[in-house]
Amino acid sequence: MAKQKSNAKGKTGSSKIDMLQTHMIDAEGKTFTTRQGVKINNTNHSLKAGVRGSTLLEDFILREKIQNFDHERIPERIVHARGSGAHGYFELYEDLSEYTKAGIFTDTSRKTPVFVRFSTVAGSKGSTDLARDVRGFATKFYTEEGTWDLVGNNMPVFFIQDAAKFPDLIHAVKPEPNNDIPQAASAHDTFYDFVSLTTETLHNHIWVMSDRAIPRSFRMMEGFGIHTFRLINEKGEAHFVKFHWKPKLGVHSVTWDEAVKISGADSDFHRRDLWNAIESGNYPEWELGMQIVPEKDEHNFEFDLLDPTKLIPEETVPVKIVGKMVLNRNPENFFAETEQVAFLPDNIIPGIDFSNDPLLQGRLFSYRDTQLSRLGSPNFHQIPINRPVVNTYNNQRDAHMQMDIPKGNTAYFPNSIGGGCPHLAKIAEGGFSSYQERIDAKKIRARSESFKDHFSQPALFYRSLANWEKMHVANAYAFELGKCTYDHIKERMLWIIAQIDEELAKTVAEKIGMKIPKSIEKPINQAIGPDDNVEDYQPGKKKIYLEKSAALSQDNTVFDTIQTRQIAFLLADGFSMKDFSSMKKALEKEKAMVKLIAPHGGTVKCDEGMEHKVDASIMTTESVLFDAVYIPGGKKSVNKLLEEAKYIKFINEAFKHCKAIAVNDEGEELLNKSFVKDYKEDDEAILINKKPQQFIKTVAKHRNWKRMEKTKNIPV
Ligand code: HDD
Repeated sequence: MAKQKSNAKGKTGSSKIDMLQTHMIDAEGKTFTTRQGVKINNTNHSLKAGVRGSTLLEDFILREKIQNFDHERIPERIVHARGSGAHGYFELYEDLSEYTKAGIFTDTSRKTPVFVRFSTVAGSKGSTDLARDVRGFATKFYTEEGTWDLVGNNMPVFFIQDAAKFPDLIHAVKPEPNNDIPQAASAHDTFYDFVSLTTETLHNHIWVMSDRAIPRSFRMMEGFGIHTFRLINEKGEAHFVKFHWKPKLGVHSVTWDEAVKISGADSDFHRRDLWNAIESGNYPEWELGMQIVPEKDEHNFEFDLLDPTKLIPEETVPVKIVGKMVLNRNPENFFAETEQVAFLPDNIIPGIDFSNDPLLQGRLFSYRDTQLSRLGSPNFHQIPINRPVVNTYNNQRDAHMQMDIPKGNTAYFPNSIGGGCPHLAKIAEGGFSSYQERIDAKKIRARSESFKDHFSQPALFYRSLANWEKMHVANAYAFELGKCTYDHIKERMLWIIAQIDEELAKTVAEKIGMKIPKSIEKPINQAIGPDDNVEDYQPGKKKIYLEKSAALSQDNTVFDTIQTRQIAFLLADGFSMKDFSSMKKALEKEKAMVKLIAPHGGTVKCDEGMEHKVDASIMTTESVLFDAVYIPGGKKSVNKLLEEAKYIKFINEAFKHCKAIAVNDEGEELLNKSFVKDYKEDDEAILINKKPQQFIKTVAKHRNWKRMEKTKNIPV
């Protein structure tokens, strides 16, 4: 067993990385051995009876090699199969002991190690990053009081209100069981059948129709714990809490057309982006926020705090920023760390507790259970990435792959032979105790009345969006329903969308060539038993308790940085060194990534005769992989680019996707060959012979959405 270290910070500054390093194997300079440590001199030929004879059963080298290979795969996660992880740390800004006794939230001197895994939900392990989907945002905090997992998503609400419906939801959204189509996509009959019959899904669903479902980067997504949890202080007092992650780079997305094309051009787009950002020292950062609600206010909301399909608007309860998380280290090995990491919402520490949210309660069972089929043994907590940074002592024993060697002859409690050890912790000395909530209730299989409002919050979300975001939502509904084959499902969806917003439903109906029905056949919401009254389960009418919530729109996010933005420089031999170097210097000072795209690989020569390394030839890359485009002057260079049709396609796509484009001098000739020609005069993100600083400001705005209306008919 590798020695477990406590929180003494060793060489790496992280107790978790120190621990992982004791498990790492580095073959540099070493001799090949079998798994038993026997040195071998051949791994290419099996042992045969003569060079042309049959292979001998005694060949232990061959059998060991092939047997390991045969068993390399483990089942992928039933949901969130495709993911990317990174190590980092969490730091607290201020002592929160008024609310919680958790050391991670009271000790500002700590740097708590974390491992974060981002994921898509529906696609399998090898699917594309840019599917329209929710993104998982799961954080494992290796605290000094044990491991705490915050297993959230990039959207603040969930599809269903009770864990009992989770298998139905996932069966509906995953590929259809007869033909396994479609992969990593929600646009199909079974999903819309379920959604339209289960109106509690609508709030999360409209978030999925928005740009939140196609992020520009994992580093540009918010994260949410979704459920209401509890914070418990030393006195045993409780506050309700919702957790938020706010990205330092703001919340940004790509357009649907880009998402579709990125899936072809680089299906690892998000994975690569996270990896490269960390490798280049541009460590992604999020601030942790809390919405804290005193227990006495539990029933003072228009919705139920236990209902995971509802958010608390930030205007109602502001988000208190309490600390920051930095991801500063890529895993050494994808399988050992990112694949084997096991997140469990029931990994909780003293000072944090659950609420009665029925979705959360079901999750407390499911995650522990699923690790058994994925990782094969209840000892999965001993896998290095899952080990807490504190030593563990209890009477759990044995099972597959026991890595520890517990000493002594007692594995029961109480005992006197083993000196009563391990002895129990007093609560005052850090022992966990569940919050003593008073309960006086009947056992009942039903849904609370207070969970019946399914339309108010999707409507609040839609009302809060900017016009460009609303257009994207309408297009997404039209695309998704356009892929459904049953008219009755589409009609039911149109009726339901109309309950959220009449205008939105009209736009979608027009786009899919159907009419909004006046009414639909009951029952919707089949989450009822045969003894229930169908009418009791119909959702209530939409209420407006808040006109808009600014925090819900990406129009109000951070627009002051171009850090890590990918800028394509289109150039060929003879480009102007003066233009090139002043633009490159200015962009790199702001930590943007400049990439040279030339007609060929290798190097290109500037007009001052210097060679510059090409990052990609135009043949191997695509416009959708970049955030902005720059074309330096230089007649020879521009003439060469004019010969390649793909440069014009590159510019047209960047223009259609509302990106900033800057050119110097002759570079304008390329614009004149593209669709930009007719629009360049009054477009604030087309910069002709402007200073680099202006380009930087424009790129920081992410996109010029005002262009959207003008460019929608451009055939790109
Ligand atoms: Fe879940 C994985 C997030 C409801 C059952 N879930 C999983 C992961 C994330 C979430 C981010 C991937 C963790 C990783 O990277 O390894 N899930 C959520 C959120 C939910 C939610 C935010 C609602 C608020 N999940 C949910 C319910 C159930 C599950 C109601 C079952 C009753 N989820 C699972 C699972 C997974 C999982 C089947 C698959 C792999 C795993 O757990 O470790 O148990």
